[in-house]
Amino acid sequence: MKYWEEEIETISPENLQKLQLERIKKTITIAGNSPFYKEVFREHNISADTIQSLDDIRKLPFTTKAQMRDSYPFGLVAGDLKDAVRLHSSSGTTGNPTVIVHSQHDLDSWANLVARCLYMVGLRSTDVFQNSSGYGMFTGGLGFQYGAERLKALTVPAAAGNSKRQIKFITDFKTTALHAIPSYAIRLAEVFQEEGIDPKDTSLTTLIIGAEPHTDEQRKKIEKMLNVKAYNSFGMSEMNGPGVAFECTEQNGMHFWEDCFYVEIINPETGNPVPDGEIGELVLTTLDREMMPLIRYRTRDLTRIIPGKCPCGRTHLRIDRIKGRSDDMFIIKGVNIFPMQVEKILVQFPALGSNYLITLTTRDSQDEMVVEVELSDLSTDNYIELENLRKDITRQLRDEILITPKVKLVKKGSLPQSEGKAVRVKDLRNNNS
Ligand code: DLL
Repeated sequence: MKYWEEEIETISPENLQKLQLERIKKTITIAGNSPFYKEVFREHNISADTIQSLDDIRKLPFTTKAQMRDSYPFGLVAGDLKDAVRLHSSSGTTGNPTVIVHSQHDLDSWANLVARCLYMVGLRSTDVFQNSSGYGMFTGGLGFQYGAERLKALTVPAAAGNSKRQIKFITDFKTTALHAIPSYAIRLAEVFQEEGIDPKDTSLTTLIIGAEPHTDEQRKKIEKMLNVKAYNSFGMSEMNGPGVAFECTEQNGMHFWEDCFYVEIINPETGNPVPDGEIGELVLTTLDREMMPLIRYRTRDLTRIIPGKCPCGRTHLRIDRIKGRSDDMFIIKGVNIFPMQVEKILVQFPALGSNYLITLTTRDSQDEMVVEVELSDLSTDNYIELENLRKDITRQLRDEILITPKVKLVKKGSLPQSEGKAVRVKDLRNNNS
């Protein structure tokens, strides 16, 4: 069998539209029970009847991450919390995190989508699937776990880090498929080399990479280093996590599961749709979520729809790899970070000035984050005091953004002063296209 769910994966455009229309109406009805959407719908005079055709979705306002934070923690929950069985939150966000609450139905639907993705790239119940994602709030852990179990593969929930142990598991358990974020896949390939083990001598054939931007060149490099086929996997906590869009074996764009998500690509400035094939911001509506539906969610991810049919036979649209963001968020080591988070910490130190620069580089194939910050007039020139200050800033930044940056204190006036909008982030990483 070529498909996990042939009927839905190869659905005709007419039937897909019918299904989407039905599900959008249902989603609106459910969403209207949440305090947040109740108010929004009242304000804009919206009900399920507002939607007579798919184009009518444009009559609905967008939902933003800021609104989700303002409604923290349960303002967007539409179902009864007694039916809620799991909560996830997005990684590294400023202030209140964005929280997603799931019912058992939602988790089942999510696991099925992940199973669909894995089946699409050839995984079967005979495979051994190892997951090197962090388990916990990050959805790459449990998301793939339940999907791979649904597929009845033998799962190895290795979790993040400890590369030697990962390699031991791969060798001993005869892992055939591995999930890793791209930067970690490269690190693992290096440790293989250090350990004198040739990945060709293992059972590994399939790699699933996602959760952070990477280029096709980087993918090819990883494929060569690990002797695998690597498939791009896209998702976000707000839309469950992984299992939203995934490459098929054609490796030419990621199929978006349109029975569960309604996709729009808009011009981020005007909010109007862009023609198919043009780059814009991805806007998503959940179509099969009961506990906490999201309507026209502004993902801030920039991509385009790849026009035309896919030779694999699946009719669900394909998106191109993510081209960037329409906000200033960046992702390092799988963690999403906004410059404001760094700024928030720096302003608390009177010995610091207001000018700072975050530089992202690649060192020994690993992403590195350097925070240069100017000292203020109030600062001392006592070396020991400065070193203590540096350590203190590093610690506080680590607590806020969950990774440890390299902090450099520099003389006042030594960082470039920009004329218009301050440039806070310089991304010099190899993978940054
Ligand atoms: O990264 C969910 C995930 C887990 C996806 C495992 C794939 C695999 P968040 O932490 O909420 O969720 O981050 C979501 O990461 O809006 C994109 O900016 C970025 N992103 C996710 N997948 C890709 C990808 C998970 N394949 C944010 N390519 C999204 C580029 C990606 N960027």
